Amino acid sequence: VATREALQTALEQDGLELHYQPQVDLRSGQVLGVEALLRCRQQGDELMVPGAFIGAAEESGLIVPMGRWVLREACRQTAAWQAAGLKDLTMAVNLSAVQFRHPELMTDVFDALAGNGLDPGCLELELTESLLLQNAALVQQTVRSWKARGIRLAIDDFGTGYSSLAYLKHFKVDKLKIDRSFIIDILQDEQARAIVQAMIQMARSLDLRTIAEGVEAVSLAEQLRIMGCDEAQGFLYARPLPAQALFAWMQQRA
Ligand code: G
Ligand code: G
Ligand code: MN
Ligand code: NA
Repeated sequence: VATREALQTALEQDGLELHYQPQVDLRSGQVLGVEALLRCRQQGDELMVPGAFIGAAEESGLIVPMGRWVLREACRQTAAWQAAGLKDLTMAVNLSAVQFRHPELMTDVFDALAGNGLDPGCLELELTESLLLQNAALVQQTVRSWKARGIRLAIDDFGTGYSSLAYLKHFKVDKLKIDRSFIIDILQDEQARAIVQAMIQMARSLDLRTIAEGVEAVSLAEQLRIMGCDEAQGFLYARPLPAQALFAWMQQRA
């Protein structure tokens, strides 16, 4: 697990990296977007995944400057891909609850977009249910102003937080990301399938898109498509990839 010093060093010395995982339309097979997933390079060149450093980043407050870097880098990459011919690719960025307690978050988001000449509709922010239930007033105000400017919102790990759906009444989210733990056994388990079907039906009646996380098999993708799920993300399509590898993957697929 990373120390505060290691994270500080990574932040100051070019040690942060984004990998990108595609999000695929289950009906057309088209790639609609990518999720940016943060990696942190340590001495010895070892690449850490978020499980090893997000906790320490949140406790130390370093998640704020790291999150600012993520927003800028994700927007810079989106603009670069647009210039290279990848139009209409949505960039999804994860936000931590700790970032929300910082008054600059709203500015950071708008600056990252404007600084790269991006339409706000290119950016999708992933929030967790628990984040939306904490600080309800502050979060609602922030989220409403993002929505007003055209930024999209997705609920990450949907179904695993406190089981309150109240936030769905207070502002319009665009997408529910159904957590892998629900998806993983829908082929074998009728109960799991019923839960996912209910999530998809609720989302449809609220005019929200659904994306299944952690899809590893064609048979699973096919079942999800039949159930009316809109999109999927998972190792079936690609692991989270460095920018160049993601671009190559896109070219090969086209
Ligand atoms: O990268 P991995 O594939 O291991 O992602 C694990 C989790 O880490 C993700 O589900 C996400 O919640 C979190 N995560 C990844 N990148 C970021 C980031 O840039 N900021 C925050 N706050 N969390 C992230
Ligand atoms: O933000 P979020 O928790 O949704 O981040 C996605 C996480 O899920 C990352 O850690 C990513 O590496 C992981 N992941 C993505 N696709 C798959 C998959 O098909 N199988 C498994 N086991 N994990 C996946
Ligand atoms: Mn996510
Ligand atoms: Na998730």
